[in-house]
Amino acid sequence: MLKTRINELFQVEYPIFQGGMAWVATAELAAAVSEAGGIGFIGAGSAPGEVVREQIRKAKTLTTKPFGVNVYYLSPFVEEVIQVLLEEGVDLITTGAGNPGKHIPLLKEKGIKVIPVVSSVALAKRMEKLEVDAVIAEGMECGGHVGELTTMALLPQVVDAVNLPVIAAGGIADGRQLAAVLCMGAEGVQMGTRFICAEECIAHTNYKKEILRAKDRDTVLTGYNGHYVRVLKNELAHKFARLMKEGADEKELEALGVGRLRAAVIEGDTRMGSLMAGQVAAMVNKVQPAREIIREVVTEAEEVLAQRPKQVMV
Ligand code: TUI
Repeated sequence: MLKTRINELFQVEYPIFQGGMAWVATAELAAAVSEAGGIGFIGAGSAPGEVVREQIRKAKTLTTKPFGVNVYYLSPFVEEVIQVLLEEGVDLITTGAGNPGKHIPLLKEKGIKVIPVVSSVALAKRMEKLEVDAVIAEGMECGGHVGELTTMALLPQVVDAVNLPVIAAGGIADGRQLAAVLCMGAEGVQMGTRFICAEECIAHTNYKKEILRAKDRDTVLTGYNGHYVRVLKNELAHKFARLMKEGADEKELEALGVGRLRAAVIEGDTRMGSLMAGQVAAMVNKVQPAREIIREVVTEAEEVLAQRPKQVMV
């Protein structure tokens, strides 16, 4: 029985969050993860409010269990998305790429729990002052937008800095990694890349196949809009690298990035699509139901935690 404060706080069976990935994390995936006892998230990404509303309503037809929405703070539709969340009522939200501070009082008033992603100790402390319910410490092993620190370095520092439950993200795809972050003080995990290969995930099969094919060194950081984004190496990633080396300006890089995530996820463009994935992509070896992913990860973590690592002699 894998239990932490998260189970009580969010009324779930397992302290396992599914990353709220733009385009990838639709109502289908979120509902499947929640039905399996984890916490599913719809990724609002840069979608307009009405699209997010539809997704929330759809998820409610697929599960009665708690689920959330990830709010991407670089979206031009942040304000209308928040409005929709307040109107529709969701159990919780995670936030990425920005500071949810100004929305927290309204969200809390409606009983919506707020869990920001943080990539530094300073940000974690600032979020704690705003009375968020937990934080997600995300290391740069993750896919998509990355911070500077690895999960191994960031997580224990955030755990020491705040009194909130800390959820670990970045570099987690199996039960050994879940057990490891619990040992460092995390009270839950967020997994993204492994859930892209859930059967219920609508990502194009080409995208899933690229993750299944990936080897350990097959992800790379590409510059985008002053940020770094981790993707699987492909022609787009190489083109980015070439442009950056040549000192291309931000506008040129930005133009190259437009619409690429959609191209990868929806159209299955593996050549010029943005195949966001974490460094654990190589550990994902099959497409399977979300329920099976959660069961495997939890069972393995329980086994690891029940005994000292088998290679250690005392
Ligand atoms: O948000 C992420 N990862 C993402 S979002 C995304 S969507 C996208 N679509 C098209 C092109 C590019 C991206 C892909 N991956 N992770 C959560 C995260 N948030 N990591 C770090 C942060 C963060 C960074 C700065 C949170 C807050 C912050 O600043 C707060 C402040 O003080 O303003």
